[in-house]
Amino acid sequence: MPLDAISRIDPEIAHLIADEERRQAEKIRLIPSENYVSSAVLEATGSVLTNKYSEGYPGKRYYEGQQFIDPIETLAIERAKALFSVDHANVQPYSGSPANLAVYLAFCKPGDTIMGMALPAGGHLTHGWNVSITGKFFKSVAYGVRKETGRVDLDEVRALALEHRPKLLWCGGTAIPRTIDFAGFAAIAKEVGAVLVADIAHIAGLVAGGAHPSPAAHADVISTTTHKTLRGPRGGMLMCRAAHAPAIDKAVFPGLQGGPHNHTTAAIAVALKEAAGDGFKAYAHQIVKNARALGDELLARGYDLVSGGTDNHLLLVDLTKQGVPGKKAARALDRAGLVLNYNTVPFDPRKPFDPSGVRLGTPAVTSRGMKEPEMKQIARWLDEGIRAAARDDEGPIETILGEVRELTKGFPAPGLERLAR
Ligand code: DSN
Repeated sequence: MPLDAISRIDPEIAHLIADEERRQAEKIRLIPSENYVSSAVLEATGSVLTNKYSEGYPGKRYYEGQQFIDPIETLAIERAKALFSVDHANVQPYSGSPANLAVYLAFCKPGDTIMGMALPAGGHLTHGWNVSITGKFFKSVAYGVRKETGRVDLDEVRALALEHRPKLLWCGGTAIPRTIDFAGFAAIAKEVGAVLVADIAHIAGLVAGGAHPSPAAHADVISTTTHKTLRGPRGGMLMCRAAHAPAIDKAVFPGLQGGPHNHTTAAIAVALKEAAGDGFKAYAHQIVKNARALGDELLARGYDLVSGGTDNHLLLVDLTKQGVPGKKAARALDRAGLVLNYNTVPFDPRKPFDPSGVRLGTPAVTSRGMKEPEMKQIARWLDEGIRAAARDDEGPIETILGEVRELTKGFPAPGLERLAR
C-alpha cells in the first residue's frame, strides 16, 4: 500500500512497515499459518469501514447508518455458505481463538467436560490445553497421536470419549500434517452425544479448493481463521448447521464480542470471492504438491518428518538426529532468509520454548507461484542451513541469504508486486 500519509504523520511507523514489506518480499516465508493476501484484500482491510460500529447482525443492528455495512456482511455470509456448503455462517469472530471461545459459550457451561487434541501432539491451545482459558474453565480431556505413526488414533479418541462423555469434541489443530478423518470423528461424537467442532483454520483454503476433504457433512460446527491457506485478512468465521445458528450467533454477539470489524468483514468477503474463483483450486492443490516435494527432498536428505510426510500444507520436522534444537535451527534459517517456526514434536523430551522440531509449510511460497523445482531448492537450503547451525558456521548462512534474495526476485509476492519492479 502507498505509505504517503503515514510517512508524513508517523515516519517511524512508516519505516517499520516498509521494512516489513521488504522482509516479506525478500525472504522465503515458510510459517504454515501465514500467507500473502491480494492487493484487493489489502485495500478492503485499509478502508474507511474501520470507522463504523455495527453491533448486531444485518437487519438487526444497535446503531444507525448500516446502509452499506449490512450488504457487505451479507455478501461475506452468503459467500462463506456457498464456498463451504454450510447452512449458516457467522463472519464476525475477531480471529480463531475468539471463534473457538464462542463455541464453548454456545454449547457448554464452566466445568463441563470437553475433548481436544493435546497441544504437543498438534492441537490448538483453545482446544482445552491447560494454560488456555479453555483448559481452566472446562474439564479438559486430551487425545494425542500414536508414537509409532505420529497420527491420531481414533480408537484412543473413542475410548476416551466413551469414558469421559465430553460435551464438545474438537478435531483439527495447528501442527497436523495428515488428513483429518472428519467422518471418523463424527461417528465418535454421535456415539457419545458430543457436539463435533472441526477447527479447519490451517486447512480452510485446502477445503475450499478441494485439496482436503470437507467437514461440512460431518461436523456440527466448523471454526476457522481466514488468513492462513484461505488467504484472507486476519479474522475468523464459524459455520454450522441451521439448528445451531441461533446459539452460535448469540455466543459471538452479544455473548463474547462487541462491534464486528467491518473492514475485516469486507476483506473476508473479497477473499471468499477469490477463493471461489478461477485458479484457487489449482492454488490449493499446488500447496499440497509443494509440501510433498519439500518433504520428499528432506526425507531424501535424512530428515525425520513426523508421521513420515504430509497430506496437506505443512511439515513437522524432528531435528533430534541432526543434533540441533528447533529454536537454534529456526533462528539460523531466519538469518538465511528462510522463515519458519520452532515447534514441539509429539513426545518431545524438550520444552515448548526450546523444542526438538521445526514446523514449515507452503501456502505463502505457493502464493508467489513457486512450484516443485523451487521446493527442492528450498529443501537443499534448509538442509545446508540446519547443518551449518549445528556446527555454528555462519558462512553458509550468508551464502544462502544471497541466493534466497536472487530466487525471490523472480517470484513477486501478491500485494507486494511493486517491490519487484
Ligand atoms: N498461531 C497459529 C498457528 O501458527 O498455527 C495458531 O493459532
